[in-house]
Amino acid sequence: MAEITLFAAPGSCSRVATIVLEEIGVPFTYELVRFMKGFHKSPAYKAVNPKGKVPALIVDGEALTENVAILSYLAATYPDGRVLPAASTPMAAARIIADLCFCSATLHPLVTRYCMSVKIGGEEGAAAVKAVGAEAMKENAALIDQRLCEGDWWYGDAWSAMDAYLYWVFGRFNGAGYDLSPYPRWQTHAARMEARPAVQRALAHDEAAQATLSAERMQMGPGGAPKAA
Ligand SMILES: N[C@@H](CCC(=O)N[C@@H](CS)C(=O)NCC(=O)O)C(=O)O
Repeated sequence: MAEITLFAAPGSCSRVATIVLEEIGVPFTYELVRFMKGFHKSPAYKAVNPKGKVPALIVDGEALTENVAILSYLAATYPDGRVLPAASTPMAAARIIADLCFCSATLHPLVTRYCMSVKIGGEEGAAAVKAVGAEAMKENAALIDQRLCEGDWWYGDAWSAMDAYLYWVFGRFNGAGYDLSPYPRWQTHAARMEARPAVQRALAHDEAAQATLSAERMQMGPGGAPKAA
């Protein structure tokens, strides 16, 4: 059996791969990347992912980055996991890639704009960046909600990695206070996701990692003074 490690951070887009690994049911190690300590920009981590980001998947010592690539790899390696629908033509296969790219290249940048606006716009520009993210999200959220008319999942009756990706996007916007009430099907989709045991196990990984981070920030420094994280 392959030895698999996922470099991840709680709440980040590595949650998508965490969910998919849990859905497949393959054993893996969740390796916490400590953003606050800058570990993702360290030479040690950049040897794994030169882009200094999560997720990174290590399979028997070989590193793979980018969610789209990781999900495609897992789908091909574990066909019984039904990570993505089977494609019988090049066009069908390319459309699945287009769906994943919609998440990574359209939705994820909107998450960054809306939820991490200070990082992009600085204190002064943050409100404008957030407003751009909020406005652009409306059209995309409507598209997702409309698509979910066709069944419980993005691909109708079949759960897939697309649902994990959309769930992560939903969670980030929801957690940042974006009004998702105009999109009831997407809300129901998120609730449906949360009912899945694999999703609960994935969330437990993130929660355990978050608890580790919180505990580390509580560590006392010399003389009993709180030590900076
Ligand atoms: N295109 C990449 C994006 C990865 C990405 O942006 N990851 C974020 C977390 S959601 C990250 O590692 N951010 C750390 C940083 O940029 O400093 C993918 O889809 O895997």
